[in-house]
Amino acid sequence: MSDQQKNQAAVFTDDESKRRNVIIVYADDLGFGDLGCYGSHQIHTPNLDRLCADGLRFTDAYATSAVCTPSRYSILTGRYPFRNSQAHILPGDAGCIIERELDTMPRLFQRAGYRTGIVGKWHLGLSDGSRPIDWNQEIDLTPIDLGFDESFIFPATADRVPCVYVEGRSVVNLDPEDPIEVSYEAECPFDDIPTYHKNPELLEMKSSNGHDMSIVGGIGRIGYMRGGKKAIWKDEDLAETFLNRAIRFMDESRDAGKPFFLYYALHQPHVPRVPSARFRGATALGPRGDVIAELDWCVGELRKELERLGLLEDTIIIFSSDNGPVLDDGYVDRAYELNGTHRAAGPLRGGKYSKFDGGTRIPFIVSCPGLVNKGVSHALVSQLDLFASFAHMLKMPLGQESAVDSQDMYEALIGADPVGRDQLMVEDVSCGKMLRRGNWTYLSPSEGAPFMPIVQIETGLSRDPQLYNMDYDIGQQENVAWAYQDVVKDMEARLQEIMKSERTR
Ligand code: NG6
Ligand code: CA
Repeated sequence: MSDQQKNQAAVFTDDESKRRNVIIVYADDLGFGDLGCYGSHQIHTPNLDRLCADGLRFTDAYATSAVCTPSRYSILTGRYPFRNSQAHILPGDAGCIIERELDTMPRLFQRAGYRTGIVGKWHLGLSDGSRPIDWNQEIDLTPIDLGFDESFIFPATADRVPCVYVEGRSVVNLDPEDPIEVSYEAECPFDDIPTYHKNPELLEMKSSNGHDMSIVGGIGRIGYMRGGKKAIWKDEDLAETFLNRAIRFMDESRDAGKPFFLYYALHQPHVPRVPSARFRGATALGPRGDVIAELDWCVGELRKELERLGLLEDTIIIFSSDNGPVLDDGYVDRAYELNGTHRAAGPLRGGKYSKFDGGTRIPFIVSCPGLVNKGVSHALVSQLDLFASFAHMLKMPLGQESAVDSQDMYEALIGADPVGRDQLMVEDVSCGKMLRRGNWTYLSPSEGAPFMPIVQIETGLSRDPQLYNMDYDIGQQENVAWAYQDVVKDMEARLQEIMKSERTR
């Protein structure tokens, strides 16, 4: 650390005791190259660029996994996905994979006297999983049971049923006359609902892969759903509905005179991409670009509200994404055709589903005027680390079994430590394991196809070990494993060490 940085750290940590609000804005499938502040010229993201200009842009921050559920499990629990065998992409009727007793980041904030809220995409399962979910009753295990005082979510993803909001423990706008039934059987058990192959005349967007079961709102979805007409969301309203809820949560927290922790999990730019009317055609890239413009607007509105409430200076905003980008993820929305020269993963190789860096190295912006230094940070950090870092900030001790893989990176997050972690792992059941250590990335040998033709993404899977020097090869083009066999051996041993490590801090 330079003297100047040490001084800044000293200045900024002086008023650490101030109880700042914390907002995590978590995008879905947004790539390293998708924002103006990360180099995009085709998609204008003035609000995120401004957040970035006021704060710290990380170049070497990682999600723990290249898909949704495992990454979300990690950010909220501070544990690697391998600690939970169910941490893989979940269907919409899955039981909750976070154990009721497990410590979570929102619980940490609750213990510190914060009001905690979640708005947006959940995708970690609901109910205890002991029997099928009855969507018409109160659901027994929801974010409310895991540390969130307020919860307004959709259960899984926008492309799978049930296409409804859940507030607290209940589906919003339930109608006892029109009960909701959900099935993930291969064959449709309901003969009176519109389905993809039976009713193509109802489709407003075609699928390119899968998404061919129920038709809800003119779009084919994964899974079958019957009933709940009044409860079904309108895809073009998702952004504004979630935004309004996020704003309401902030307003109520201010009125309650409490600091707040808000986990605002945006549904963009995951498929199906249906922007609201005002963003249709906002970019030349079609729906994928348009929903990123919409996402940027949501962040701008959130910020405006903080300003209106006089809370901007007292709020830490963290913006990131759960995994890397994909163009065609199963719907015909012309994402390839209209992409032009845009590089959603920036200079990185691979994308969503991939253990190359494109899968997990994601935009990561930390902003809080007066606390966080401005500029660019090359510190190595994982989304896992938010948990322990906030424990530090809140001066709250962590129990032996809390956030076992989370490291205190508070100094890195505020820009006072330019180095961050020694190493971090990226893993999930399908992408295998990757270790980043210093400038090396090591991809351990694994079975599986090196290329996923349906999404046109290189997976990084190979029976041979791969080693890349990120110092001069950010695009991971030159595998130098053969030339540095001692490094390969050491990295493999370290991976094994992490995988065998105890579930204690
Ligand atoms: C895949 C879906 C994809 C997306 C992904 C989960 C098909 C063909 N593909 O199975 O569209 O939903 O699961 O994405 O159904 S994630 O970001 O939530 O992990
Ligand atoms: Ca995702």
